Amino acid sequence: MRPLPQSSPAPARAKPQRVLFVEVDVERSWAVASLGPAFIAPFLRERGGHETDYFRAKIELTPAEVADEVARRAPDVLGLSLTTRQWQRARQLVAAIKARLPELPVVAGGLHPTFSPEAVLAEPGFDFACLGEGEEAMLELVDALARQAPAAELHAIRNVWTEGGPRPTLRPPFEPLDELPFMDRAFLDELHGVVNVTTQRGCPFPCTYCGARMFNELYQADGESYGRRRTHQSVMDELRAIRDAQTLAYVIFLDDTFTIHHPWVKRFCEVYPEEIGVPFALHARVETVNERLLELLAKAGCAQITYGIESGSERIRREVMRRPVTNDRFRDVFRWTKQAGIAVTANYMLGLPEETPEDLRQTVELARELDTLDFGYFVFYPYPGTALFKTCLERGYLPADYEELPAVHRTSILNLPTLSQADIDAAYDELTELRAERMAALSGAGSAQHIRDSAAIG
Ligand code: B12
Ligand code: SF4
Repeated sequence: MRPLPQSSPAPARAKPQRVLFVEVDVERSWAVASLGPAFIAPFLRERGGHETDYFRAKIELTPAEVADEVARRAPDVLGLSLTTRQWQRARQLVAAIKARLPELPVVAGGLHPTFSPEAVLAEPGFDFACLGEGEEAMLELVDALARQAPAAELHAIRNVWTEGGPRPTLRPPFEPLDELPFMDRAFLDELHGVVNVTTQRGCPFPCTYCGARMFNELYQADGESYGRRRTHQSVMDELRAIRDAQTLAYVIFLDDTFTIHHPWVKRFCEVYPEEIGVPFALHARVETVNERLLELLAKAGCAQITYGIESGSERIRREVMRRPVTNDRFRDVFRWTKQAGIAVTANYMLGLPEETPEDLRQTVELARELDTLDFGYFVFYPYPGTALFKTCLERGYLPADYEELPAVHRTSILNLPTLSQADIDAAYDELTELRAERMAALSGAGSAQHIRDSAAIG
């Protein structure tokens, strides 16, 4: 970035900025792109009159090719939304982009810059880290860059940490959520009319491994509550707008826990089938549903629910994850969900601190017993900011060079006294085989082989 002026320039009409968001792919994936830019871009356009652009840095593109494309699009500001997993590749891409465009301001936001801002700003090429919510902060920053505001003014922008400046204070979470523009679908790469929607921000649970949870703690430290939900009217308006503009075949509610506030969910079950009516999927915790609610959701069109199980060991859930729920609760809820006619999928984790081979065995056994339509399984990675990250750091489980290692979910980066990589591999392979068997039964040997092949890549 060009050196910041130290005093205010003569007042000039700020020129609208062209803000390019680059999606940093880390695998060959059909997955939806980051939602953050899809929220921020329309906010910049509507409230600030800026131009926005989007480009997906697919995994097969080299850093030089990505830099060429960025240069071709000639942005005034570059925005990146980063999870920890995307961080390593983002560093390489930004190095190549800055080699081509040394004066281009680079702003990183999302989970990783929020909880590792020092590391992000220490990396050459990253000029600004956005902590927490980005809509208003990015608008203020882009406006300030447009006026070539002096350094002191940039340092005063809440949520935005400028390289070389002090840690910023946070503005309160945006309220009401209904006043945010709907996400820009052109930033999401959705296929076949399957759309991703959020109705809330924040999750009230204290899971020790979860990055999402950390947003609550970040804002709570400032006395603010991060949890908010949109009105039904706003959610239905968004879905109607999508249906008017494109095919609407299936809705995935990406909220962390869709089922936390029952009066809201019950009202949703009344209005959704009348106004929208296409099948939908959601994420829930077993503690937040009951038989009656599942029946209502099924009648409203809920086709699939993903539950986090994480471990088959009640001890690990209670003592390590702060999830004191019993295996019987999973058995009951999965039975009710299936009886209601809703497909169940589940997620598991392997390789947590204090986990033993016996705990892993219990996870594999529970996965076998619960017999879900499909399930995901991930080797635990300690995300910065989480309680388990601190545990791993304090106990010396993290290798010294952990910041240089890729954040993947196939092998553990930890040195755990209770588990070896071979123990984790064995459980991982058993889950792969179980999943392949399920897929072979459902859709043939071809899909089973695909599961084995992709599990080998991780
Ligand atoms: C939807 C979702 C996905 C989607 C989309 C991912 C995405 N990056 O948006 C999909 C399905 C693709 C996905 C995949 C994965 N996900 Co995911 N996912 C989520 C989920 C449930 C919601 C995220 C979301 O969109 N929230 C709504 C938006 C509006 O919030 P937001 O992203 O935080 O954005 C706001 C601010 O952060 C900021 N901001 C964001 N980007 C930017 C950019 C700029 C320039 C600025 C200024 C500001 C800014 O402003 C935004 C608006 O206020 C979160 C949980 C959570 N609540 O965060 C997990 C979460 C982000 N996922 C996580 C993980 C681990 C994964 C996977 C690795 C899972 C896996 N094992 O395969 C993959 C890898 C994804 C990747 N590319 O790295 C972790 C990340 C932890 C971490 N520290 O990295 C989370 C936190 C879940 C958890 N329980 O820990 N995920
Ligand atoms: S319930 Fe889900 S989103 Fe909420 S803290 Fe636990 S893992 Fe995170």
